[in-house]
Amino acid sequence: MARILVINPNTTASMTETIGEAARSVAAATTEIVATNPEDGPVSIENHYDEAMSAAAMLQVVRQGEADGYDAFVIACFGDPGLTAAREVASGPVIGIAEAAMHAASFIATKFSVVTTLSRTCVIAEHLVRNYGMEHFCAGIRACDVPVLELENEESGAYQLIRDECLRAIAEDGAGAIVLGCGGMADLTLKLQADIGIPVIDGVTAAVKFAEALVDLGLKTSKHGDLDYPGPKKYTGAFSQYAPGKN
Ligand code: 5HY
Repeated sequence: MARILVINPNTTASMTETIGEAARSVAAATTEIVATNPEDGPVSIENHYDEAMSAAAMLQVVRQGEADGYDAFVIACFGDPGLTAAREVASGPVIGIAEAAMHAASFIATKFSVVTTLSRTCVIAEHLVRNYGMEHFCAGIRACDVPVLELENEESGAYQLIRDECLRAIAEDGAGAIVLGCGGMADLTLKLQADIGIPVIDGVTAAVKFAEALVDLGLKTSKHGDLDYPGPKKYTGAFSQYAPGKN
């Protein structure tokens, strides 16, 4: 029995709903999935500033989840914001959806392409590809230039734009698999896969299965070295409530 807290770091509850449904669609019968988002922060994460500001609020959700005894955590934003810091405050595994999707893709294809939302976020994916040692698997990082919240708007034509970018990734990058570059795309995976005919991976479902596997293996985040809990420290002003060592 694993209890997994799936955190959408933006504050749009409808997107958290979509992410929660995708997570539950693949979770084992014995796994409890709770999907949530911070109250405070950006309604969508589409640049470095949004990422930085969302991370602080997301970390407080992880700390509360740790106090509530969750076995594992999923950070359901493709930038994996605050992932390493979250591993400091959690005892159980913490999985970022970008990290999970890229690793899953590397198990089933020698080349994958990422299809994300806005062009300006491609560099964030590039940095993660390098951080995760995925350079020789990643054949391309592409944007469909659909704002994150437009993914939920049927009239936006988002699905068609994403599908066309996937087909270009196959034709031009030689991609053998597609990694979806946004938590808000988790409900498109199976339809896209049927449409384009190659494996399509969304990080939410991949992360849930990796989290379950690590919990089943009895593996927890190492507290030896840099991922040990942050020691107590005074924080000032509005951030005094976030001071480490308070919970
Ligand atoms: C995400 N933003 O997964 C990222 C996607 C992106 O609010 N959820 C967001 O475009 O970087």
